[in-house]
Amino acid sequence: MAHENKPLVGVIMGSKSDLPIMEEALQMLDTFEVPYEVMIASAHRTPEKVQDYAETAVDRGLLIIIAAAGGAAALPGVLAAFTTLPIIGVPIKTDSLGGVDSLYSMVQMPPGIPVAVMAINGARNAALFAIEVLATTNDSYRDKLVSHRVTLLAKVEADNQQLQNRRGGQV
Ligand code: RP5
Repeated sequence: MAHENKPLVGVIMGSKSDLPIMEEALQMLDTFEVPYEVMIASAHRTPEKVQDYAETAVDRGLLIIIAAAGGAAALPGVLAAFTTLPIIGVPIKTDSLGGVDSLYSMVQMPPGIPVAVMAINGARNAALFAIEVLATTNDSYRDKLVSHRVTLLAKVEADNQQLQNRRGGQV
């Protein structure tokens, strides 16, 4: 659910088929109560739409953009060509090449036009990375990130305790 406040994060994906993966990013942004906008647009099928999206992003108040695509995944790089906002790329796993095609398409940007690329299907980390960028100037997001890490730590400790209990305390 996108928030009513002015969006700070743009989430864009090349196809509706990317949405099941990108839902993880949207859920994470919702959890942190980060206002975002979300759109489907393709660097190859709707190039003018992508250009317009990138060129108007600063005026719309966006601070960072998450871009997901699969295959010949030009979307993050094309966005980066048309805006100086930081772009986070999410390479989507593909049936043909397992997402390595998407990863390589995003990660080998020419010097001067960077894209911060996550793992294949790394939608959750893309959202967290975006929130970390926002947290450099927002104490509320920083506090929430610290709480999130405490939760992660507690889960590892609980899982470990459960394992130890099952093994009768043997290491
Ligand atoms: C890319 O092509 C999309 O990002 C998607 O991952 C891939 C396949 O798109 P569909 O054929 O499923 O629409 O542009």
